[in-house]
Amino acid sequence: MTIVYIGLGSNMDFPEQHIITAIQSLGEIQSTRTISVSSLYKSKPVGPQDQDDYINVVAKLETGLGPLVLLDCLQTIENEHGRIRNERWGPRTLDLDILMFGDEIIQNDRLTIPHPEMLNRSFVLVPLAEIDSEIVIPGKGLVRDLLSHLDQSGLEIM
Ligand code: A4P
Ligand code: MG
Repeated sequence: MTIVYIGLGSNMDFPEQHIITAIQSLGEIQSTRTISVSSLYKSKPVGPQDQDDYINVVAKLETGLGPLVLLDCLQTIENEHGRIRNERWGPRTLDLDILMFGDEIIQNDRLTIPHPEMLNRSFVLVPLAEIDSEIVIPGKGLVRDLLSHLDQSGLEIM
C-alpha cells in the first residue's frame, strides 16, 4: 500500500458541490481508502484572472494501485464531473492532481510527481500542512519549511 496525496480544485458550477462529491468518489476507487481530508479553501485564480475563485482541498489516501492506474481512475472522476479540457490553467469543474505518490519521483509523458507547481501554490501547501505538517515532499523538503516562503494572503479557509 502507498500513501498518496491528491489535490482537488474547482471553480465552475457550484464548486463546493463538485469538491464534496469528488471526495466521496475518491473513497470509492478500487483498492483505495481515504485517510484524511483537509478543510475547504477559497482563493483567487492562479493564471488567467477572468475566471471565478477556486475551491481547493487536499486528500490523503492509501492505495494498492500503481500511479498510472490511479491517474486513470482520477480522470474518470473528472470526466463524470463534465470536465472539458481546454485552456491551460483555465476554468474547470473539477481538477484532480496527484501531488505525491509515496516517496516516489516520477517523470513520464503522463505523470510528473511530485506535482511541479505545488511548491508555488499556497492553496496546495496550506491544506497539505493542515493534514500533516511534518510531511517531506520528495526531493524538495519539509512542507512546513516550504510554506514559510509562500505568500498565504488571499487564501480563505471556509
Ligand atoms: N499530469 C502530469 N502530472 C500529473 C499529476 N501529478 N497529476 C498530466 C495529475 N495529472 C498529471 O492535465 C493534463 C495532463 O497532466 C493529464 O492528462 C496528466 O497526464 P489537465 O488537468 O487536463 O491539464 P491542465 O489544466 O493543463 O493542467 P493542470 O496541471 O491540471 O493545471 P494546474 O496546474 O493544476 O492548474 N488557481 C487556484 N486558486 N486554484 C486552482 O486549483 N488550478 C489551476 C489549474 C489554475 N489556477 C488555479 C487552480
Ligand atoms: Mg490536472
